[in-house]
Amino acid sequence: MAHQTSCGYVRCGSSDQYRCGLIYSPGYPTAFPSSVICLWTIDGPSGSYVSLVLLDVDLPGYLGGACTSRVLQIRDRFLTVGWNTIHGLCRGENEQRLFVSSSNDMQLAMLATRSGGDVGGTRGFMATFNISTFIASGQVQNLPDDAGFICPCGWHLFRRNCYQTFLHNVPVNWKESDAKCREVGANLTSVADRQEMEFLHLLLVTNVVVKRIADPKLYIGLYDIYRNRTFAWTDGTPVTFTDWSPVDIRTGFPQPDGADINFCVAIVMKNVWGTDQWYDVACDERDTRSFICKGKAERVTRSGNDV
Ligand SMILES: [Ca+2]
Repeated sequence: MAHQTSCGYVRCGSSDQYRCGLIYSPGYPTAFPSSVICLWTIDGPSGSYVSLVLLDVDLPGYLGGACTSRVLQIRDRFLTVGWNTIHGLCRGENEQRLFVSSSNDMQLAMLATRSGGDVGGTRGFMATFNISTFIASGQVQNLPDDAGFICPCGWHLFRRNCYQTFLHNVPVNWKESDAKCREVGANLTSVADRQEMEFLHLLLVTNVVVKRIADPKLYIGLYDIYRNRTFAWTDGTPVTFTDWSPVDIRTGFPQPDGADINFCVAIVMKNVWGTDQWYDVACDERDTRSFICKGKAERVTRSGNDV
C-alpha cells in the first residue's frame, strides 16, 4: 500500500467528520507514473454509505487493443463479508459513472505496472465521493399520534405499535419465529405502507449494521397463504404495501419467485440505502436467528392504573 501522500486524496469538511472528497491518481492529469500501486479506503461512519462518481478515467491498461489488466478496481462489502470487486477498468469510460457502496466503506485500488500496458500519455483518473445516510421520506419519530402511548423496555414506538428485532440464541425457521413473537404478546411484523417500512429500515440499519444485535436476514409476518403467491399477514391486516427486492442475486429472478418452496417472507439486508429487500424464502430453513415482532402499544392513563 502506497503512502497517502503519493496517492492523490483531498477531503472536505472537518478532519474528524469529513463527508466528501476528491480522489485522483498520482500526477493527475499530466504525469501518470510508470508504475503505481495505490489503495484508497473511503470509510464513513457506521450506518452510512458511500456514493462515488468517476469523473475522468484514462488508464494505461490496454496493450495492442486488448485489456491486459484491470488498472482501477472498485470494491464493496457489507458487514463482515470480504471485499468484492464490483467494477474493474482497463482504460477509460466515456460517461461519468456512479457507484454506491452497500454500507459505510468502499475501496479503490489502482494497480498499474510497467508491464501491464501502454503507460505513456494517459491522465489517470479523478473521482469524487459523498458519504450519506438513509433518510426517511416522512417523519418516523415523535409522532403526534404516539403521545400517551408507551412500549415495553427496549421496544420501539411507531404509530401506536411497538417493534423489536430479536436475536435468538439458535437459528429459527419462519414458524418458530412466529411462535416467539406470540410468546411476548406480539406478531411477526406487518408493514402497512412506505412510512412504516422506512421506520423499520432505520431500525434495521441501527440493529443489524451499527449495533450488530440482529442478523441481516429477519423474518416478517408475510406468507404465501395458498402457495400461489397470494400473500397475507399473520396479524390479519390486509396487504396494502409490499417492498420486494427487484432481483435475487442467486437466482436472477425478481421477488417473489416462489423458488425452492419459498412461501414465507424475510427482509434480507444487503445494503443500507434501500428498503426494497423483501424476499420470499423457505419456511422450514433455519439460517437466521432474527425476526421482527410488532405488538400494540399501551395507553398511559392519567388515573395511574398502569403505574
Ligand atoms: Ca425467493
